[in-house]
Amino acid sequence: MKGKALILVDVQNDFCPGGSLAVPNGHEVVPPLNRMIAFAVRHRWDIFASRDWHPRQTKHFAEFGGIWPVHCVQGTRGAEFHPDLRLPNGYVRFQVISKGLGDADDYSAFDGGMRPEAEHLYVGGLATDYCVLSTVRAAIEHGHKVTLLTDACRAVNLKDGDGERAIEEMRAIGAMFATVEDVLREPATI
Ligand code: VGL
Ligand code: ZN
Repeated sequence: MKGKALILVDVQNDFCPGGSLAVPNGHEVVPPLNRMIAFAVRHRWDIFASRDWHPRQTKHFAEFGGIWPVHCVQGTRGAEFHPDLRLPNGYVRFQVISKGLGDADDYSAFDGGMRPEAEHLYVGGLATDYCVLSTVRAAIEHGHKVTLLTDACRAVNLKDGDGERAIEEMRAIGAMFATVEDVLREPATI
């Protein structure tokens, strides 16, 4: 494997303030991710944007036995990407990955069928302690190098400290950490 790819995890209205499963300050990931998207397009990286894309009835939701309030129901405004996220629509190396289509929780973008060819994945989005963590875990299991974009993710923190523990787990399994500014200053590679 060689090359780099950008993975944008679930930057959707329902995970941002005002949404039904709002991540505190979730919208703050948008400006750094927009800078990363522009950089990734310039360097011809593959770019994946995952989205939680649930049916109205799924065991993922509390009313059907899961733990979550209703969120990211297919076709609703809550399931749309944040309106300020500048997705590179029309860029040939850009792909949207939908996940959570059935009763499984599908936290990882790999659960939605994402199979990046690039060796090194740069990951940001929502939420650090669920879908970002699961995506990083799966990426490492699939043999990728992973850098978490620390200023471009936010945690739900259902339990106090979940975000911190997620970061610790990612460190323990070999993830690297960088801010978007760090990456933008790295020597350019494909
Ligand atoms: C997520 C909770 C439920 C996430 C998705 O995107 O992190 N969290 N479904
Ligand atoms: Zn979900």
